[in-house]
Amino acid sequence: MSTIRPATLAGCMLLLASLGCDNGGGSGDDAYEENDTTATAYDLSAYEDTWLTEIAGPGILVGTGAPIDLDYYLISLGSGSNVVIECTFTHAVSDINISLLDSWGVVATAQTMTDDESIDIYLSSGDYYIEIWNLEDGTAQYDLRWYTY
Ligand SMILES: [Ca+2]
Ligand SMILES: [Ca+2]
Ligand SMILES: [Ca+2]
Repeated sequence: MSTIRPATLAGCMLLLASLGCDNGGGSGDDAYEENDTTATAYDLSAYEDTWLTEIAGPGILVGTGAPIDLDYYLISLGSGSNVVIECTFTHAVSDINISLLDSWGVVATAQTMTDDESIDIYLSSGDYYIEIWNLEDGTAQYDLRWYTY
């Protein structure tokens, strides 16, 4: 049996989410649901350099089984720019990771074993999706912001 690499698993989770499988959401989830697919991503384009907690409270991953809750956020760039995405959380509670996708798939992933994840990347104009994911059951809170420089 082959080992499923996390990046591949994230892609599978994305596929499952796009097929409409949804064990996430529900009670105890955040104010940005339903955002389990790129098509329903919560639009953060107007909230550059603003933490989620300042918009409508923290993000929350809630779920049991697979796929677990996926949270997608849209950023639409009018021009090319360096972009930083920061996600803060407590690793001891949940090993949250973040990926950045465009229309074709994953362009970057931050997947460490410590608190917080961030992506710093140059992006051309267009629509991008921030994917917040973990591989654990339970409830995990996070904060998120993006900004250009
Ligand atoms: Ca959520
Ligand atoms: Ca979600
Ligand atoms: Ca992590």
